[in-house]
Amino acid sequence: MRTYPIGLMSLFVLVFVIPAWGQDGATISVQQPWARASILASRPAAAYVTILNKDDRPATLVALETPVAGRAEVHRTVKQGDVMKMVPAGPIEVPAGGSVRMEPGGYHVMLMDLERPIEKGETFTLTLRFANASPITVSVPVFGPGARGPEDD
Ligand SMILES: [Cu+2]
Repeated sequence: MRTYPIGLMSLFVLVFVIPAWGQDGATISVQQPWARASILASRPAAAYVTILNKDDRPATLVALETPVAGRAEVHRTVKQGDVMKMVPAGPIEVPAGGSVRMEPGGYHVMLMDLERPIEKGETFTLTLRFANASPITVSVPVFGPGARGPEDD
């Protein structure tokens, strides 16, 4: 008889917590996507997004896809001596209840093997794939080659 209230509590947890887990990716959002125009099709271009994770578990960005580039991966900018270098960042963990903001000089999506130059004024789609959530596709506006942020055209 003493275990009865605990049994009720378990039922409560099952009914109210499991459905929240089932909504895979609903708590992850991708905001303020933007890209810089590429100088030449032979040079990589950069895109930036902010990933917001309202879940109570971390989310891990593992892959990116876009029709405009043969390859898209997250890079980070590191300083080696006096030289700024870009290196593949690998999977990006977005902390529970936190965010990862990409910006010039930091994390960015490097678009490589471009089909053609990416021009100011156009938009393209970018799909972000997560290890533990549904993929998210966003529409990315392209600003000038010197833009510093999504409001700076
Ligand atoms: Cu890069």
